[in-house]
Amino acid sequence: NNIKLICAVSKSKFRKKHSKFIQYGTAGFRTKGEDLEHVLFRMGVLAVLRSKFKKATIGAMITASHNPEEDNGVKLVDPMGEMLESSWESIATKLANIDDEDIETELNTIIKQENIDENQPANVFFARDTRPSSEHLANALEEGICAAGGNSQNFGLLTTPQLHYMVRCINTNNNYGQPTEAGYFKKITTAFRTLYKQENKNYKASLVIDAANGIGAIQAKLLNTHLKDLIQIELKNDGTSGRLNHDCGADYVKVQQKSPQGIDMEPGTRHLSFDGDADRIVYYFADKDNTFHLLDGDKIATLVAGYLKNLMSESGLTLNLGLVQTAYANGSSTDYITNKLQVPVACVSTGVKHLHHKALEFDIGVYFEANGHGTVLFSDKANQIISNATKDTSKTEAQRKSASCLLTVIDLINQTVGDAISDMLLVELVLSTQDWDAEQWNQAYIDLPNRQLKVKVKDRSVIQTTNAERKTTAPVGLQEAIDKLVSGYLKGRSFVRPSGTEDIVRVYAEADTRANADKLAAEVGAVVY
Ligand code: 16G
Ligand code: ZN
Repeated sequence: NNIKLICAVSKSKFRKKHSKFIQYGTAGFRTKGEDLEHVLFRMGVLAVLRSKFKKATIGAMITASHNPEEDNGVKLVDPMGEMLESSWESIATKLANIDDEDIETELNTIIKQENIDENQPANVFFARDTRPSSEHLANALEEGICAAGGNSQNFGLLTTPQLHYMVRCINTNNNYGQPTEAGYFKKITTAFRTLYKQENKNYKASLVIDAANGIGAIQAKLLNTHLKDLIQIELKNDGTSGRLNHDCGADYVKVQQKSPQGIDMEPGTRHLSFDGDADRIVYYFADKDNTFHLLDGDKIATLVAGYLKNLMSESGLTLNLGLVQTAYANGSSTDYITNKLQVPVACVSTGVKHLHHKALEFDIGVYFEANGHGTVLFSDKANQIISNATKDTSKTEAQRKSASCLLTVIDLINQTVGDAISDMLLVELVLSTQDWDAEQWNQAYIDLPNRQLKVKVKDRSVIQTTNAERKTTAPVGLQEAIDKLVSGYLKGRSFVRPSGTEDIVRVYAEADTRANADKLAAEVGAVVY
């Protein structure tokens, strides 16, 4: 019986060595790498159960994204490459935290409650980022899978979105692509090569990538071998000397609103930063006066939505295109999307799963968090309509050509989750098509100055929010106090929410000037505290 074996291995090699409570949060488990050994073993076991339950291959990614190098984490990936279904998050949390002696009972409970057929074969795909603790944790995961009687494939070092892609490939009989690193690059670079416009006036085919000293560096080098004749890529923070995410990476650049360490910005050149597992991307550039400009997730979303809207109209297609944002989206971006692009926009709570879920409601759903995590989802209906349009003889040649272009764009996009590499190619494709430089892209709208702060409080759970985290419902009087402060500022907007990944409360404020945004954030921070 597997459960006896699981318990024996757990007792001999993967005992729980501390009593810290670890929760499966917005992006899986995330804490100090040294506290995760037993969690990884148990998640290996749970991935096998999930695989038997779904009768499909399940993924497990070992990473702590943009967190410091000593942190680590794991998240499970469901069959279509999406995040683990939320009802299993609490199962994962419980299994990770119980005492060693209770594992047998707990596993039996899960099997019974979820009606899992133990004779069903199981398969788990796993990969890891470049953290020092990742390899050891991958071994613990593998032992869990093995003890539970599952098969597995270790992909070694991959970005998070690559692992999501692999899972989707295997579960769709390779219709989505080949589940290999080479298959991934082949799919996206073939699409890119087909569509990319060379010979431009304003658009220059060169980029500087800050790889956050992480897995993105390894994968960007591989990408470069496919595209070096088209784009010149200069790689910085490539992991050869600096620490992962230390003063660099997408999160640092977005929050600090300045260029990362190790990059001397050449005016006009497009720069971009990945995060530690390369599922986020932000662009930035210096203008001729050396002023720093950030092109964040909102700017990417509007660029992409505008491009897709154009292609749809050029193909004579009327599909329902929508954009999904969070409360962090800059007010100017929401105005621009609604009034200029005239694309419907929805606002949801922070966290990829919420955005992804909402985007599924559209024929073509573009979703992006301001922090640079996002992608585009094409419904089956959209796929079918676009594919039919490429062959529709009642359409003009030009319309069919635009439809083919749209069909190829689908292959360029990793629809399972935000993907820095695929998003980068998408941005480069749009810019080359429009023949825009960074300045022209940036001109679509001007960001309202904004500021984010962290506030340490005794118990962040007392803060409760509603309306996609834009208002608080508790503690009593907090929202009124924020409203009062905001009303004193031109274009003022501010909200607070408890972080889902750190023991802090986050404050966001925007206003007409830099000084006012900073002041409003500080004032709101003071009423939270
Ligand atoms: C996680 C989320 C990210 C979100 C962030 C918010 C995923 C894969 N990642 O990194 O989408 O923006 O948490 O963190 O869902 P916070 O709750 O600490 O502000
Ligand atoms: Zn990440």
